[in-house]
Amino acid sequence: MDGGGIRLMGVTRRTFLRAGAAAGILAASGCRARVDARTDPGRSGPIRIEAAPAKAPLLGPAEQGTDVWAYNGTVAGPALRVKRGAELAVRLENRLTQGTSIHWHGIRIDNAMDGVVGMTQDAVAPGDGFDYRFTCPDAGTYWYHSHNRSWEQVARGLYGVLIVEEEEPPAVDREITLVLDDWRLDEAGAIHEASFGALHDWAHQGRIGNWITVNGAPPGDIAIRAGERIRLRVLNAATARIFALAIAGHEARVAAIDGFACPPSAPTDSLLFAPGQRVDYLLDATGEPGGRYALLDDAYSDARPISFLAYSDEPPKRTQFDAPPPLGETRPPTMPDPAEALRVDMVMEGGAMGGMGQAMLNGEMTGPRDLAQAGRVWAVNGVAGDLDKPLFSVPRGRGVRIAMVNDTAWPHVMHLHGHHVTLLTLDGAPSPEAGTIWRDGVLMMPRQQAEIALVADNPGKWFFHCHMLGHQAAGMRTWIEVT
Ligand SMILES: [Cu+2]
Repeated sequence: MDGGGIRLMGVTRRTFLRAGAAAGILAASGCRARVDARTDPGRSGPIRIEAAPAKAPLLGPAEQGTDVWAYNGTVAGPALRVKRGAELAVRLENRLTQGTSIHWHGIRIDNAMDGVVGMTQDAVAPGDGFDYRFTCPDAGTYWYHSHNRSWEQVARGLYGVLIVEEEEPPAVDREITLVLDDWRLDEAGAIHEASFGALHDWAHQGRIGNWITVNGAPPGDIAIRAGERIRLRVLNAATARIFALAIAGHEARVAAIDGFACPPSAPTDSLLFAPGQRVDYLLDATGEPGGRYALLDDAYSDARPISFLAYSDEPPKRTQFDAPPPLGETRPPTMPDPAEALRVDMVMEGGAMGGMGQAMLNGEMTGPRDLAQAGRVWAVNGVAGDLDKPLFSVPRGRGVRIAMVNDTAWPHVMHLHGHHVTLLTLDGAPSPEAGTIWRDGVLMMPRQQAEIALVADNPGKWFFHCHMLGHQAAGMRTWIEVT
């Protein structure tokens, strides 16, 4: 099991497989990964981000491009970089045929800028624009993505990385960002459109695809040199697929989870990445010059490479490595006082093999047949996606403990906007993460129970939902209010 200091909700690949997750298909071919596309946000005027149809080389540079929806024409969109504490100004232009918005995932943001259509803003209509302007208070690896019909818009490619740099970043020789995604393509290599919104997917694991990309291209080589110290930022941008990653022949230390620095630790088993989750690794290139080492995913099957660390033939830059540097000066969230904290129960139910009876839909108790008819097959505390009432409402600064029960047959990753949470207990046992690891996504295996804590210190209405985006659309969602 996971003998290292990092425990992803007590979940390892083996418990994940036992959970009975459906097998996915992975097709890989040897093309170069496009590594760390970025643009300089500049210092004057907003960054312009246009959401529009585009063609992306998902199948590789030699193939014809796949029709996607993209930010500024690439998947992932431009990698945005700001210094911690700096203001980010983005002008979104909508050139799609649907309304859209941008959510700044993981940022402890001003609520009005959170990008949640129907909660913090209206959808930006086709042809219209919207100005986002906010400060980024915490250094770390974040991302941005559509938050309208996200089960379709994110799956079509509307996302990008947002990096908030430390004032003094740790000394590394190279920084690499890997954005993992999972696409459902038809035989012609086009996005399979007929299955968007399929209730069968939504009631099971979600829209699992059949084509993996890393930085918008088929898995390929990542060029490095022996003896380098590398900061590796990894994001799972898929709408349903979980990845379980290990790097062959290397001891990669996890240095941050969901943006927030944590005590560096080398996991001894594959590390699970649920949709939306990020990990920063510090990776010392201890392999041989000319060597090729796989980044392996074994979430649903035996380990398969999804990229390769491809060493140059140059001699090692160094042969001795100092202790890894801390990831800088992040201010962790405050741990709530357990005696004072509000206690909230949160029961997640529904889905295939869930046996959910009735749930509230549009304010009325509704039976399973009508729920399915309405496309609402999941519920939180007996409410199938209605958002008229929050899960709880608290004054700013109040500590909250949420006892979560995944009473379903499927994994879920619950994402809270505007805050980070820490895990207190897992299936009743105290968690080693309590107070030291802070997340914005909490992965829960079937029938698992977890207690999380936060200080609700960011005023506003904050969406709290499964980041398996079909689950969210089908009812696995609620919100919290901080007054
Ligand atoms: Cu879910």
